[in-house]
Amino acid sequence: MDIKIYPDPVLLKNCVSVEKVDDNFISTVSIMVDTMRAAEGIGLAAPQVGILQRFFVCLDFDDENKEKTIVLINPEITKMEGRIESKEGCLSIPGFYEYVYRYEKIEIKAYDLTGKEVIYVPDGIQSVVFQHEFDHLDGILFPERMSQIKKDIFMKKINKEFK
Ligand code: QAP
Ligand code: CO
Repeated sequence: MDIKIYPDPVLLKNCVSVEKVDDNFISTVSIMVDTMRAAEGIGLAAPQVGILQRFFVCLDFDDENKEKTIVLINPEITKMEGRIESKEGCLSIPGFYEYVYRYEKIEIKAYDLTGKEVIYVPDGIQSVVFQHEFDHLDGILFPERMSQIKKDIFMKKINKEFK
């Protein structure tokens, strides 16, 4: 799979819910996981590979070997609290990193690959990766989570790099 790079318009679209988890979907997810790992990413959302559906894959930070992957389908953030600054990058904006604001803790409800409802209450890096990938499903890229001043400077830099 090809990772779409800013300013590809697919990155700014809203995604629709996943309707059914069939064999075809499961193999798509598996290729996305391989694509994320090949790019040395920690998270990858479906629109980043041109699929306008509400799911993403990311590393499981509870697994110290980083061998496990989490797949969240039709996620919803059901609780959020606190605020932290998180230094982020994005596979769709390669080479650029900046601090953004995120919730410190969230509760996120979703479905897994077996169709079972799952609820995570992550903190730290797992919480910010979930929030970053969740934003992609609404066409939101991480500069949207910067202060306006920082965002203006950052957008000038990336618009110069990716035109
Ligand atoms: C989102 O991003 C994230 O620029 C996942 O040259 C990142 O996996 C959430 C990457 C940080 C929270 C904190 C970026 C790889 C990977 C690059 C990624 C690059 C190579 C980004
Ligand atoms: Co991203």
